[in-house]
Amino acid sequence: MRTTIAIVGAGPAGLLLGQLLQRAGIDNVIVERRSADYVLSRIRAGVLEQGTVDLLDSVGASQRLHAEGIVHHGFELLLDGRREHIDLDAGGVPVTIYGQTEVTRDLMDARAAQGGQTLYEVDDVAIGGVDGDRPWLDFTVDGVVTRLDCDYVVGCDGFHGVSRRTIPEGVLRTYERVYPFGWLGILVDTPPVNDELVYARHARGFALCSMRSASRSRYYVQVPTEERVDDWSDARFWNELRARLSPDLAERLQTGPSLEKSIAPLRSFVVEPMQHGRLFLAGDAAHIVPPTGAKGLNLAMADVGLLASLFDKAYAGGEPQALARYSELALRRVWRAQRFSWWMTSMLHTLPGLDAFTTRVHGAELDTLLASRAGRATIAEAYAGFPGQTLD
Ligand code: RFL
Ligand code: PHB
Repeated sequence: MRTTIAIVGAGPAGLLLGQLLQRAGIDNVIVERRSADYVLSRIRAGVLEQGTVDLLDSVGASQRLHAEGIVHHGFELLLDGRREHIDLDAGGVPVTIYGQTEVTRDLMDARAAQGGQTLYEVDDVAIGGVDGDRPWLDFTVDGVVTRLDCDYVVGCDGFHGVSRRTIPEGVLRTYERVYPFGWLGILVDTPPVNDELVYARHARGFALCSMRSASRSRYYVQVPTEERVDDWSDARFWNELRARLSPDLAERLQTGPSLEKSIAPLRSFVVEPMQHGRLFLAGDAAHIVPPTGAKGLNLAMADVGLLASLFDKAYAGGEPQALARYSELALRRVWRAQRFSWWMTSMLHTLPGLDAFTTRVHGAELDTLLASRAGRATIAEAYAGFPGQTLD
């Protein structure tokens, strides 16, 4: 088999890249380890920046998003019981609440409608030849060992994928912070407790009230990393969440049986550079942010938006050298998002062992920003998303 761009991973980054390339007339094939149903069963992000919505608009995969997504012009910080509203319009743009699962489904449908090729349930993907000018993918599909020759490989295969590990030792620099806690999340068919998202800082630990629709909510509480989901009955979860909310919100909270319950570890991670020879890394394959800033999915989409425009320059514009700048351009945005995600995480979570003085200083840091119009706008701008990086 032969294609122009071989994409590893059919998560949101791989699928969006496939659609952007189709639109630019650049042939591509996606190989995915899991089944389409499995990919659609993963409950993850819920907040889309305007830049992500614009990219989905550009590939014609946003009809349902505009019909069913909920536009939010702000969010709340709940600081030890005190409610503070952050106005996103102060930072310029709103965000859209629409589940990652739905984004993935819409991109899958758009790809199917265009006849784009995605191979699911592919095993043993191996990447070769990226140091030369004729790279390839080897994999097994339906028991048959197959080679896919291509011009370039893009690794959109997430944090545990094969692409990053293909790059020889010594080429990549890794920057990492692992937090000693995770998020226990549940999905439930009850109306959200509040019209906007609520990020709560509390002595018992962080909590987040989010949503997927007017009748479906997503709630999270901070738990120690070693905690087990089986030890958390629904009743225990609701009690803990209520304890971290203000009395008015706790009273309004509507509980119900969980549809899904899982624990996600929190990590900050970046590799530099995000490319090696003819292999490019995009999305979670290259970087992870803790979810507190709602940036992971948005960064993944911004990476492939940039990469697709560079491929277009290379093929339609006859400037293949433009691709050499991918990593440098992408990393500027990545580090700004890392900073914000780390900051939100540090300010809002209880860090085991953190001294009382630093805990007080964090409270004062939040108060300082919230007392200032410029401070509030800084938070709003970062949450709503940074402008994309372009060559110009
Ligand atoms: P994905 O979604 O992990 O997709 C990678 C795909 O690659 C496949 N794969 C392979 N395929 C072939 N061969 C191999 N060897 C392969 N290895 C892996 C996998 O099966 C998979 O289908 O990465 P991608 O596309 O880069 O997308 C990144 C996002 O999924 C991620 O950043 C977000 O979900 C993070 N995130 C959030 N981001 C936001 O922007 N806003 C949010 O509100 C938000 N909330 C969250 C989140 C992540 C969470 N968890 C569970 C970590 C909330 C949570 C709880
Ligand atoms: C979610 O709805 O899953 C969600 C929302 C905001 C975040 C993280 C996760 O910051």
